[in-house]
Amino acid sequence: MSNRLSVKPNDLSAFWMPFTANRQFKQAPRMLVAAKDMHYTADDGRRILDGTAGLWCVNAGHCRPRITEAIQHQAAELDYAPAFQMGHPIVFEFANRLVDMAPEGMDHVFFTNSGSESVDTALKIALAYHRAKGDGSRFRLIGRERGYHGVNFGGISVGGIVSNRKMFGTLLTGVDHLAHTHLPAKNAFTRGEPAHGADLADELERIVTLHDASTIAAVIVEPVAGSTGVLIPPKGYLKRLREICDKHGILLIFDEVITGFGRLGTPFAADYFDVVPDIMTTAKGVTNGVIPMGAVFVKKEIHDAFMAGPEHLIEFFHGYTYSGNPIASAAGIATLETYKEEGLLTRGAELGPYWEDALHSLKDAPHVIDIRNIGLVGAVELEAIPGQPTKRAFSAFLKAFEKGVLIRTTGDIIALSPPLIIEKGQIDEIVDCLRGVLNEIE
Ligand code: PXG
Repeated sequence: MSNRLSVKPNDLSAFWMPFTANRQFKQAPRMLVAAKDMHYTADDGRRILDGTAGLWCVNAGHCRPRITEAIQHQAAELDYAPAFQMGHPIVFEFANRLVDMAPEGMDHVFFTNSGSESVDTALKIALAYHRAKGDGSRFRLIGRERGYHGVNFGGISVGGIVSNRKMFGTLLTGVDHLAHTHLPAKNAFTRGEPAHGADLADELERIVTLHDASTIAAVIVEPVAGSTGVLIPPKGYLKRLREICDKHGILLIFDEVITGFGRLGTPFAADYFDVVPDIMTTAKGVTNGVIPMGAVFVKKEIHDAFMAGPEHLIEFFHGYTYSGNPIASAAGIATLETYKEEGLLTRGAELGPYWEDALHSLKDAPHVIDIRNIGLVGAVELEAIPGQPTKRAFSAFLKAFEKGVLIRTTGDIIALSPPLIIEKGQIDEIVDCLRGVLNEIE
């Protein structure tokens, strides 16, 4: 194969790998050299079934011709155009198409290059919006325990993952957190939305009472928390959050970096739960993961609040060199066309019941203490080895890779989020592989 790398272990030292056990990896590298549709090819020639859509992003499957061709064409036609005080048609076209499919009222899009940048952009829009309205005392941001909002300073401040926060000083000030909604004692082995825990949204009232609503700019949550192990919101929880935000003039931000673009069987989680946020962050599936890009959707009222003052002045002092990059925009348009043509944004709803039954068939497998699912995402939680948290799930990850299936683990949780083109037989393959893995690991 022409693109196969011939690597020796000591060639791997220069690259400091992200979110990776570098020393372990470099002793026994797991290298992917090609991909097509539902499969990767490893450097030893093995085909690996992708149970995680890369990192929750390759929703239409790998190396789709329409997307590849759009990138090739755009790279040859207009490779880069300045993003500030200049434009190019394709980014406007892409923005229009995104807005067309967004939940009602989300009429504007701000482009970034990643989920982390989308989150920090959204937080800045929220703060600046209140200030533009003359309500600058609203400076507080409320996140949630176990929330993942990327790795930039805003995102880790509102995020709730201890290891992502503890090394990095004081973070943003003026941040508070809601409790997470994971209640295994009451909700274990729930299919879809759990019955217990909607009242946890009332914590927001407690936080409002403590700080006063006049100091709070926004609440940010993942509708379904992905990175911390697929935490599905209790029935009614998000509606309740929406009501409390409305009552107190607080903006609600949904971080849809994972849930956006069909993961739950609807275009966005906002559609699934019938709750429209004020700002919605996306990335990953916006370009099928192929080219880095993020998009922040904003309600008209918020956007319009910035459009005041002399017209020759910049309205929002924020943006990136690559905001709305032509090649990313072309990839994005081709991605949306692929999703539409193949009905991928609702495929999770069709396949959801099969996926659910298949995953829950692992209930009696060794070590399993919970299984949860929604749309085409799921988690199998394992009992931790006493005194050695994460070790069992990591062994499962290694063993599954050996057996030809890519899964993702976080803590002692196996997370699954396959490309939305997955077939029933491939769902069986993932589940059969996991059953074998769970029987074999300690
Ligand atoms: N918000 C959410 C909800 C995310 O899931 C980000 C923001 C940040 O996106 P970027 O593009 O900056 O990485 C994410 C990213 C995993 C995993 O397996 C999850 C993410 C990224 C990598 C791995 O848990 N989520």
